Amino acid sequence: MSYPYELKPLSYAYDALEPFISKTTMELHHDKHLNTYVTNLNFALQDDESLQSKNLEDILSDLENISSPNAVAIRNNGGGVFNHNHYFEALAPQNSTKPSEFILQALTASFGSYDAFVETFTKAALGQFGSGWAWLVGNSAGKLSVVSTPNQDTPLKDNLTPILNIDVWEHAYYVDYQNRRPDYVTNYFNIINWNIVEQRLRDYYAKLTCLFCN
Ligand code: MN3
Repeated sequence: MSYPYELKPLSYAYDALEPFISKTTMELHHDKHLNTYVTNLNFALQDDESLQSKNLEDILSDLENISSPNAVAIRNNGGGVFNHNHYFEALAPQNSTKPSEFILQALTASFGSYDAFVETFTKAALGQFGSGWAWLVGNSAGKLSVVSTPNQDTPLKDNLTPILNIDVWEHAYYVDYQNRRPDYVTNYFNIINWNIVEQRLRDYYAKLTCLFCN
């Protein structure tokens, strides 16, 4: 993804995640919230040709070196675009995918078991005070872990590879769950697109392997 950024369409219908996430939530979340981040990111980058030529992940991995007067807007809206695309892409209708043996082995190697991963991820999602995200990430040594980030921050700036993320801003669940974030997080595990998770894990491991290619 690079400038000018566009609103990436969902790969499923707005009502495909019901009853866990409603059509109304998806319409607002994708067409309004994400669209605003896209618009504001393009605006923040409009006079910066050097950042326009970089892809979004590279910008977010190197925030400290942004000299633009719009650095804060780039961080917040760039994170908003990246985080939401990452989140929406890895959702799917209930029972349409399941964790493969490959995924289960990867999670077991780092967390002890799939259930322990779910518990750790849930704890991070519930423990994030206010708005933010919980993430499954991989580090440069091949170890998976769970982290959370406030607002629209990403793990990219910490040299971590995002594998899976859940949006715990209230706009992600308030229409459907009001204040019941725990119910939203529990139900989220019914609508993860495990095929995308597997693809991201394989890309992550391939990148790690390549550090030693030479
Ligand atoms: Mn959101």
